[in-house]
Amino acid sequence: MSGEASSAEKRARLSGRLVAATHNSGKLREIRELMKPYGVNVVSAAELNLAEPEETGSTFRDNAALKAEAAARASGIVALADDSGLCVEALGGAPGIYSARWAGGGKDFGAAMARVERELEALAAPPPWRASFVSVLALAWPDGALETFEGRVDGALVFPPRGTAGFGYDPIFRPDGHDRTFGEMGPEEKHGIPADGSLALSHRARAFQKLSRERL
Ligand code: ITT
Repeated sequence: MSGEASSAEKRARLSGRLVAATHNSGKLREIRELMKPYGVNVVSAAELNLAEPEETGSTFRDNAALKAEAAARASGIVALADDSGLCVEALGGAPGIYSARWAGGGKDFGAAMARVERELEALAAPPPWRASFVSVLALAWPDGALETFEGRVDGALVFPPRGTAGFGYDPIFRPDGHDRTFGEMGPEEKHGIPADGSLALSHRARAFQKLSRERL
């Protein structure tokens, strides 16, 4: 065995404090749940009074990176950001990186889900309405290093929305292999992390599995 560690091995595993670079309370809750087994102290962007950067990127990865880097710079500690969204096949991948923006300034996801339904109707797109949720997690280290991890889950949309659990577009997304929407699942079921290390269920938990293998 070589005594020389690779640069990936040299980078520290996460411990101590981490700032969750999100202003979305649903995401913050999920990040805390996912981190819970690892004893990392997750502080929120709000607790540190961090500003919300403008999402000027054109990909999930770009936006995750810019949010994490801004928070790491402002706080001086390692930052974890998530950029995510719902991509609807018949809508050419929309709302995608604009998923939060479709809910408007009032963050009205009832209206955002109704817009998805309206746009499918306008195209007379027949069911099943294939869609996926994507999450890119970005870890920005105070020394400027950046790592990203992507997760995706495929499924179909259902109307009317079902369930009140979760957040955002959860009530209209039914993951493949399941009868219920994310809005009808509790957090454990939505994350769906099997004890044997096989693939988790949600996009965020799938991205987190990749991160945890290297950094936790
Ligand atoms: P931050 O940038 O502060 O993290 P945001 O809500 O603006 O918060 P995004 O730009 O990444 O975050 O928007 C992603 C949107 O996609 C989010 O607001 C949700 O509506 C939706 N979304 C992402 N993951 C989801 C999930 O697990 N369940 C339901 N909706 C989800």
